[in-house]
Amino acid sequence: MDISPKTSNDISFDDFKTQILSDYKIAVLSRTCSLLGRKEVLTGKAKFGIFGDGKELPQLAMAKAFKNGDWRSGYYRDQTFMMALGLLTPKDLFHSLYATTDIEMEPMSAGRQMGGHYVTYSLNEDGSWKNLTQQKNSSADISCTAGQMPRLLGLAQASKMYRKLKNVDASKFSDNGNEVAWGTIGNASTSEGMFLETINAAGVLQVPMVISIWDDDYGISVPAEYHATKEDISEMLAGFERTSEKPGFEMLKVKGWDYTALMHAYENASDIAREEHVPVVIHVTELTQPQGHSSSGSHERYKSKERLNWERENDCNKRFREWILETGITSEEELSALEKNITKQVRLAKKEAWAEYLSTHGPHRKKLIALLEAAAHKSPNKNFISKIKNDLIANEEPLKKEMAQAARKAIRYLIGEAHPEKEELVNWTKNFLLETQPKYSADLYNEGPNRATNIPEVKPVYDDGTEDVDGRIILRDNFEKLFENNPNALVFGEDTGNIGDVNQGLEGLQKKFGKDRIADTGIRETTIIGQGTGMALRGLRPIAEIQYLDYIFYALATLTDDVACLRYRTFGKQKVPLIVRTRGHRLEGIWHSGSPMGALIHSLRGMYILSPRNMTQAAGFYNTLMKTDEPALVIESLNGYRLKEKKPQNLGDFCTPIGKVETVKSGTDITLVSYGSTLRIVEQAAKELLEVGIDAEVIDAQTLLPFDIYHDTVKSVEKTNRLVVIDEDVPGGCSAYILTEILEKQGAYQFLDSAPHTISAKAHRPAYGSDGDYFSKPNTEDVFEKVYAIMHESDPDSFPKLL
Ligand SMILES: Cc1ncc(C[n+]2csc(CCOP(=O)(O)OP(=O)(O)O)c2C)c(N)n1
Ligand SMILES: [Mg+2]
Repeated sequence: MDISPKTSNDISFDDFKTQILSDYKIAVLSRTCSLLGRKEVLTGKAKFGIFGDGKELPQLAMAKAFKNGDWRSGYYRDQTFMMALGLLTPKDLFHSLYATTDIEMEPMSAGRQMGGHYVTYSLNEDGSWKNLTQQKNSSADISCTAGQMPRLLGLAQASKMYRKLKNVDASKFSDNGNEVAWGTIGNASTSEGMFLETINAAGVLQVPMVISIWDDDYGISVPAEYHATKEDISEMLAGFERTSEKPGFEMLKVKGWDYTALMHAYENASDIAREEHVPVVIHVTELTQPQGHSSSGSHERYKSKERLNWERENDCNKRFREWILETGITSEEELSALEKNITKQVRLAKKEAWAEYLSTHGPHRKKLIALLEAAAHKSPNKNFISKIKNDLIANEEPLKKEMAQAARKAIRYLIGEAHPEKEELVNWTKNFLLETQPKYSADLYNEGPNRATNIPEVKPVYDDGTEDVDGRIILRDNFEKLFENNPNALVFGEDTGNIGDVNQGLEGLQKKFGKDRIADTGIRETTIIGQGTGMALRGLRPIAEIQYLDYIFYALATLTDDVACLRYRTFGKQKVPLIVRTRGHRLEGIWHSGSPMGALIHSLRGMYILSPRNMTQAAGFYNTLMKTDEPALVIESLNGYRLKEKKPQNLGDFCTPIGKVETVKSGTDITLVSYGSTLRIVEQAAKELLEVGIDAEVIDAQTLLPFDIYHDTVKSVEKTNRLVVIDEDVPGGCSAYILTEILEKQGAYQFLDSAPHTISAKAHRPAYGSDGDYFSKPNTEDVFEKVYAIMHESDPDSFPKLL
């Protein structure tokens, strides 16, 4: 058998032996973690466990080919890869099982993510970029099968962009585009649309991406025949293979227990992707799942005896071991000793991790017991409080929630009492909650000084001769400045490049800035967002365009699962400064006039959602966003591109503030809050109301996430004592959200003399045509009549009944 290294870096046979034994150690280390990890779930110390057993060998090969500056976008099986690169220790793995909330102990997510989700840090403590070319990078995993694929496309495309773009400071992100983005995915997950869409886009774009498919024939209980046409992913993807005439993919197929074949395949793949920028698929077959899919069930339920036997015989670690012995690399005794040693090592790591986990709240328990004891002593309800205390004494390893519950329940027995012991317990409880909550809730948005809401407003400047132009001209000319000022900015989408978008907000810019920066894409919303996500993770400033707001739903999974929660799930260790540009609100028909803002603001917490009323405000938002580093969605008004606006002098400089409402008409009788296209309807209604003696104050919410952080709306309600929120979302949608913000967060209920109201669209999708619009969405008459009715109710003499 030929076991010579055959690697490009010629190494001696002794070195090769050392390398094999070191690989074997990692394979065993990883496997032992999987075996002991599962036990932690079965004994109740951890809630859920999903491990990398059965996939160790190919990950060792992938780790060898992975270089500084490279990126991984993978899934929950990759623990061996992470261990091989020194990015995950056994102790880290156990901390992630226990969900330790200390980031120093649980470096992957500070206990926010289940185990098996891997991340490296892209940011310094102050939020600035680290030099990502000097480290190995893993983009933060998500649990959704194939959800890692769209992002992988962008991570790979970034290399291509850095090789092509001029004048970009790539020093922290790329060495002339020589970085490979490595994707991993399970065989069953290749059935997902996201996988297939990514494959096609990568083939078109020709980006340095290597996708490994870990094929163990199953997706939980469902075997291959249900997943892939011809039951074979390589065959299924054969049409994507490159030929001598046409670019496409390099396709490799290799058995997951074959060490040397794996090493060669991965080195080969790395060279092809890195040097030629050609995407590669490595289909790794004959893998197994020694413990079944995860801790939530046993695979004996659905695998035949034959299959289980086959898996035992072909377990990659077992076959690796046999091969090592067959080739005489080392002896049985030596391997057994090594394995024993590793078991000891992992047991110790597990023990230490558990002790450390407990140490994070153990002292709190001790203190709480003492406080309960003291308070019980002073209280007529001593028996009840002592019971709580004794239960806590009996619970030697309480969860944080159990301590919070004990304290909060004990305080109820102290109602009406006044003594220092009670006060101390109350203070302890408040502090405990205050200290604990951020562990679970911080870092949804950037909380540092460069956060989007901190970017100061810069007003548009007009001179006397300012001309009125179509709104789209302001956008276009502002984009021109934006691309001049930011060499790392790029925009891409359907019809974005050659024609400069369907509304010509980018007209002529491709000619000026080139096809790479102002780019057309295929019709594939999910991977358009994926391109933006991956490139933003690597220091570029992508603007991903979704042609119409109604089509954002195709990409919503990637936006909500990946983009919006990236900062949160990495505990602020990665950032994704992606701008999503789209256009929506009222125009024509079901799929070109939707305004599903409630659906978006509720699924995209973690992003900024901006709904400017005109193109000047929109352009100002883009300028603001370029100064910060957070993901945002900007919805331009579809019916506003041809409306006239005054053209500012300071294009590229003026900044619309984020989180600030704007009063567009002051008034004294009632506060009307709206945004986007509907605002124009409301402004018209306000004019007509003035004719009957009702002076409405009109507020443009303009940023929906976050809404009015300065609480200006309540100041208006304090003056008018009446409130209506108007939008064109469904009833109970975004208008209800805004109303809650004003009533609950801003406390406006105390100033109201009339019941607050919302006016929204009908519950159905908007019908086609002008009449369809009128009868589907709120119109001027609706707003007028509702406001009039409110005024009539409060002052029927001045405002006699209208209808
Ligand atoms: C979108 C989505 N659907 C369903 C699931 C539940 N789920 C988790 S893993 C899995 C099977 C994946 O199988 P495969 O891709 O072959 O990976 P393996 O676990 O076998 O390595 C399923 C259905 C999920 N996480 N995400
Ligand atoms: Mg599988």
